[in-house]
Amino acid sequence: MGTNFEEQFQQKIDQETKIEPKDWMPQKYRHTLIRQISQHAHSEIVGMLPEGNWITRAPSLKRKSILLAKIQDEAGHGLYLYAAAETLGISRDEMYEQLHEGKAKYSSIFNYPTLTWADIGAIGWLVDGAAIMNQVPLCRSSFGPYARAMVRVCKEESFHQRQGFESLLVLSKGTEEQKRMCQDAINRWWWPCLMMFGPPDDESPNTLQSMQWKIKRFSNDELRQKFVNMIAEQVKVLHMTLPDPDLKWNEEKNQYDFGKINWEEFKQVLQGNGPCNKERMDARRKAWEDGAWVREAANAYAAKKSIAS
Ligand code: FAQ
Repeated sequence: MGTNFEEQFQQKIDQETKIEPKDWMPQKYRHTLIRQISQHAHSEIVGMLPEGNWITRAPSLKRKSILLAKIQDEAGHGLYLYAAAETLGISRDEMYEQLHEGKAKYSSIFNYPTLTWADIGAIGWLVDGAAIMNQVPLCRSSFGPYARAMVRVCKEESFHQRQGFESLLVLSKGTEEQKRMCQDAINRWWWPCLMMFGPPDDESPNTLQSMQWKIKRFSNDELRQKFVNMIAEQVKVLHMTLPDPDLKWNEEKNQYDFGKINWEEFKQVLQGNGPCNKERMDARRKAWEDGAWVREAANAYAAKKSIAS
């Protein structure tokens, strides 16, 4: 397609007109969206696993119901997002295949283990908190189906964050052991949560173009900074601390300074060497294989119906 189409396309974006699936779009825009939306969908589905680990061990019926509802919400998010990606011309089976073959990524955060009950609270507060910070601007993403899917996702994520915070608040007022458990979970989840926002801006190959196309509205570092500013205040309510000796309010910049992120650890997790990468991928591949008979039965039924009609 000639530059004329591209100019018109960029003009539409600049005027805040949503791009819809049947509109003309540059191939690279389509591919960027398929990459981001499918990886987002995979993250929601793989993200069910660390929390699923605690359903049978939730400390009360109330906590169990909340946890079940939250995990089901994550499944729903995955489904809206797969459906949004399908409008760009990729099938759900292709997306699954890319995940199972290790060609498509999912969020680094879900390669960490949930060792104690407090981890479930920390995931709600910190992981869902980071997710909201990143996803609220995606409600204004230039691609219509993605933006619309994100509206409901964000409403649900906001309940997830509150339930996580409330669960930690209860622990933080409990016995010495519960307090220790709460602090330990915060210590282990804090740095991996900062990595969720992606590499620093000067090492993020996709940010510039994605911002020009208004797929992303803020850079990785901008969102990470907003998250630090928010959590550094909320942690005070819990009377807990963040595991960063360099965390300090900077009067001049009107923001919190924080310590160096271990980007080597991030790279290792992305390369498949995180604490739970293998376990997560094995679980997803097994679910796919165990579901083969359902897919076969559904196909056989569809074929029979099409002959009958
Ligand atoms: N993990 O150039 P950039 C949730 C990859 S929330 C793994 O900066 P981009 C809710 C990136 O894909 C979590 N890979 O890339 C929940 C790219 O690789 P590629 C999911 C990462 O796309 C809560 C390369 O590094 N949220 O699930 C990560 O412009 C609790 C270079 O990076 C979303 O997906 C990472 N953390 O910016 C569920 C939000 N960061 O693809 C259950 C939508 C970067 O070229 C329980 N996504 N990479 O091979 C986004 O906003 C963006 O894609 C970013 C990355 C910000 C994640």
